[in-house]
Amino acid sequence: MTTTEEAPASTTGPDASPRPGRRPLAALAGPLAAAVALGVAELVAGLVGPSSSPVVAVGDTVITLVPEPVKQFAIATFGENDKIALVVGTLVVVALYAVLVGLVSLRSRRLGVAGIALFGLIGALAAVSRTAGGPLDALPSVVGALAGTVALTQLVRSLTLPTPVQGDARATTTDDAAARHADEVVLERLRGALAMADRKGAGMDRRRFFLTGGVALGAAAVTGGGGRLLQQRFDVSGARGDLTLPTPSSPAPALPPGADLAEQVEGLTPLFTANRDFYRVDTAITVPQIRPADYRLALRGMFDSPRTYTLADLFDRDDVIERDITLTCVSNEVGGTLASTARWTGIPLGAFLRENGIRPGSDQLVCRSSDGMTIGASTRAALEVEDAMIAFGQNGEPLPVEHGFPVRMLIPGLYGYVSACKWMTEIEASTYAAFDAYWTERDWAAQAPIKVFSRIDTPAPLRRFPAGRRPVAGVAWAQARGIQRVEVRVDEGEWLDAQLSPQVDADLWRQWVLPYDFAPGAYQLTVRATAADGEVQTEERAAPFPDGASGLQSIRVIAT
Ligand SMILES: Nc1nc2c(c(=O)[nH]1)N[C@H]1C(S)=C(S)[C@@H](COP(=O)(O)O)O[C@H]1N2
Ligand SMILES: [Mo]
Repeated sequence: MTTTEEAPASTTGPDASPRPGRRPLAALAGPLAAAVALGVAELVAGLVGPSSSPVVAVGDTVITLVPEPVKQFAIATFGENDKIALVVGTLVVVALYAVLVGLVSLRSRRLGVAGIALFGLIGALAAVSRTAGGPLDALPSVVGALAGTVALTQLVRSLTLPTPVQGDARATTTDDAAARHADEVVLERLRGALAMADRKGAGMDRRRFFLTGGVALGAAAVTGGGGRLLQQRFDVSGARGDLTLPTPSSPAPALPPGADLAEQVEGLTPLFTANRDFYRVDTAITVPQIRPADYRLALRGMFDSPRTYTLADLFDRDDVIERDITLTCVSNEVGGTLASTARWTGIPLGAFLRENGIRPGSDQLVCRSSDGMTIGASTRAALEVEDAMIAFGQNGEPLPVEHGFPVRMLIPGLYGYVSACKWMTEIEASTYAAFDAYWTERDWAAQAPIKVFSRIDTPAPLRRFPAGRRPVAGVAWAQARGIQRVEVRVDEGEWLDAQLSPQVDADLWRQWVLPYDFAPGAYQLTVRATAADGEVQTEERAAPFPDGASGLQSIRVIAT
C-alpha cells in the first residue's frame, strides 16, 4: 500500500508531483476552477451590482483600451453583436489561460494559486478602474479568486494524493503547519465542502477528481445562476413600466395620410422604427440601470445659475415637446443600417441651457452618463438647432433602458457620438480646448455633422427576381436640412427621379420609391440624394473613421 512512482511529501505542498496520465485532468482542473471563480464572482456581483462582475469589468476595460481600428473591425464584423462577441472572446481567453493554470499547478500548486490570484487581480483592477467604479467593485473578483483557488487546490490535490493516503498525508500537513505559507493556511480554512469530497477516495484519483470536479461544476452553476438572479434586483424595467409620460404642450406635427410608403412597398424600411428594432450602439456591456426616483441631471461648469433636476422636475415642465427625429451612428457604412427614427418626447435643449445661464464662452457641452461615458456636443448646435432636446420618451413610451432610460440628449443633424448621450446624468458647459470627450480621445472628429446619405432597401444586393415591373426603394437622410431629391441610376444610364414620402420634418428621413421595368438581365443600381440646401451626396468614398462614411451605394441584381 505504498506509492512507488512518486511520493508527494505533503498533499498541500507546492511540488507534489503527478502520476502520469494526469495531465488531461489537470488541464480540465483549470477551467473548472475558473468556472467556480466566475460563478462565485457573479454571486457577489449580485450583491454589489452587475457592472462589478469581472467578465463585465474586463470586457469594459477591453472596450476602453482596444485601439480604434480593432474596434472598428469588431463593429464591422459583429455589428450589434459586438458585445456578445467580446464576452465570448473574454471567456475563451479565460478558458485557455485556465488550462495553463491547471497544467502548471500539477507541477507547482503555488504557481497555480498565483495564476488564479493574477486572474482575480486583473478582474479587480478592471472593476475598480472603470470611470464609474469604486473600491467595493473589487469584491466579486477577490472573493471569486479565493473560491477558484480552493477549487483548484482541491482538484489538483485529488490528482496528486498518494494512493494509500489520508491519515499520514493529513498528519504531515498538520505537522508542517508552522512551515506553511500564510496563504495556504487561509486556504485550508476555506476548503469546506470541496474537501469533503476528496478526503475519502483513496486510490481512485480519477473518480475522486471527477467527484470534486462535479462538485466544482455544481457550485459554479449554482453561484453563477444565483448571482444572475440576484443581479436582476438592479433591473429597472418594472419602475420604467410604472412611469407615465407627460402630455406634450407641443405635439409632433400630424402625418399626412399615406405618409409611410412602407405600407405599399415590401422590403422598404418603415417611416418609424419600433423601439425593439431601433439600432443600438454603445460601450455598455451591462446596460446602466437608473431608478427613476434616484435620477438626477446635474448642470455644472460655465453656467451662471446651474441647477440639478429630478426626473419629476423634467416631466412637470410646461414646455414638453414631441418631435420626429432620425438618429444616425457615425459608424454607419455605405448601405448600412445604423440609423433609425422615432417620435421623441422631451424638453427643448436650448431653452433649458439658457434658463440655467449658460455662458457665451462655452463651445462644448460635456455630457456624462451614469457609466462614465463622455459625449462632447457643440454648445452652438445645442442652442441653435431647432428640436435639439433632452429626451425621456421614445415612440410614446419612456426611453427603453438600452436607449438611455431615463434621460438622453438628441441634437438633430449631429452623429450620435457627438450628441446623443444616453443615461445622461450631467451636462458640463465647457470648451473643446479644455476637454477631450471619449471618442475625441480616440481620434474621432470632435465635431461631426451627419452627411447626406441614401440607401437601397429593396431589392437586396445580388437578388434574383422575375423580370417585370418592381419598385426600387429605400431611405435618405440629411437631418436638420431635409432631403429634396433622390435619384437612381440603372447601369450607366441617366439619373432617374424617385418618388419621395411627404416632407414631414427636416430631421426625419424620407423614403423613396422608383418603380422600374426590368427586362431579363443583370443590373447595377446606384442611388444618390440631394439635401434641401442643394448639397448632392458625394460619390467620393470615405470610411466611417473619423467623421462618417461617404460614397454612393451601388448594388447588383439579376432579373430572370
Ligand atoms: N452613455 C452613452 N451614450 C451614447 C453612447 C455610448 O456608448 N454611451 N453611444 C453613442 C452613439 S455612438 C450613438 S450612435 C448613439 C446610439 O443611440 P441608440 O443606441 O439609442 O441608437 O448613442 C450615443 N450615446
Ligand atoms: Mo455612433
